[in-house]
Amino acid sequence: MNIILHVDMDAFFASVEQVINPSLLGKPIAVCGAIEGRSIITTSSYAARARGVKTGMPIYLARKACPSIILVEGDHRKYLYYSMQIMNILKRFSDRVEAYSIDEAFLDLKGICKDLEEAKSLGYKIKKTIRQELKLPCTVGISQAKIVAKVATSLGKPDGLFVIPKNELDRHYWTLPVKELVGIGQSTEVALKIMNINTIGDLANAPVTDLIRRFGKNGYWMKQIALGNDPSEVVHDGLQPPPKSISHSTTLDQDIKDRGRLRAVLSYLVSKVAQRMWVHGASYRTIYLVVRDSSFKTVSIARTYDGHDRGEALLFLRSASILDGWINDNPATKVRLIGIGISGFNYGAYQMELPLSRQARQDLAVTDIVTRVRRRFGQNSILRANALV
Ligand code: TTP
Ligand code: MG
Repeated sequence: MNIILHVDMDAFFASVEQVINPSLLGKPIAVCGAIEGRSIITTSSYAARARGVKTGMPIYLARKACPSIILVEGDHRKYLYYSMQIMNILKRFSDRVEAYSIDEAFLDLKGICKDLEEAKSLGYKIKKTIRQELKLPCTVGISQAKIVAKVATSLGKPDGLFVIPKNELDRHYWTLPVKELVGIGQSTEVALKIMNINTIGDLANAPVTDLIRRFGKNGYWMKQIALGNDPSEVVHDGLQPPPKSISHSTTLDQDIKDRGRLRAVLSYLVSKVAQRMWVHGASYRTIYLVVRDSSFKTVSIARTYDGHDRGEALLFLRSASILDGWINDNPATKVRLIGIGISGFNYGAYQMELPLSRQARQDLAVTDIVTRVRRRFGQNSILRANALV
């Protein structure tokens, strides 16, 4: 029996802030880009939501809706760190875990639980473990298909567990508006409304020929999903196709031109890129640096090297030299966004390029150990010293 369990953290960024600073527990708090200025609310605690604070709201409106709101400046590194801890916990319960976003994941429980009752007990165990080890609340949704499990989670929010068995779709699934389905955006919603299709149940009952005439092949799939027949699998590590490129970028808090600080940010990004390259067992030949300046002009500078490599230290030296070149050409330009990517991958063929220099061997050995530490304890558990500003 197909059993899919979906986990989504409650008010994730806000809950992490409350764990780090317990005096904020139970209070209306909101996480935003910056406490002053034109920043918007990234997320807020349920106590703040009860007072009308919403994601995407400018902070001045949030203050108006809830004068006692406590604003916290977000720090992505903290959330990434917790996200990795959560994924590590989930992997104890199934070998097939798909990290779907920073705070949600699907677990394939086929062969692990014999029925939905067993899955429900496992769901409570997962909630308890995450609560005990990380002090974070989450909601679990269980069903026989991915999209339905995700809908179940939204019905269980916050801090709940909700199961939608296939024979109860009429009660908990078909009554909901079509926009609850992943992939149905505003324009599809409007197009469906014109066809008098408002709920997921309307979609399930609509003649497939009408849907195909209007939406092509997607029309067929939309109906299948409405019927609870989401065929998509839980995409865990073993199923993911190898990537063609790996990149990370960041928009800086303030536009800067300081070489040391830019290098520090670059070093942090390089460590993330290197980590993913190792997880995929890849080695790169091309590095590309992306720089967006304060006038929003964006350049991408690519360099391709003779052979493949996978050491983090060399990746940083090469990336920093590309960045240095850009800074020398643009000494007065302030940087708004910086990104680093690698491509031209080779999988597993690296050994063929031996013999390596002693330095290269050392780089690989260190990268290997660092990668394992990061996989176990989180990306930020170990950083290159030059990533510290
Ligand atoms: P969500 O899971 O959508 O929201 P949430 O965890 O804050 O609240 P809940 O699931 O209980 O409804 O998103 C996870 C995190 O992603 C969220 O804490 C903040 C971040 N996020 C953004 O940065 N921008 C956004 O537009 C959204 C929706 C979320
Ligand atoms: Mg969430």
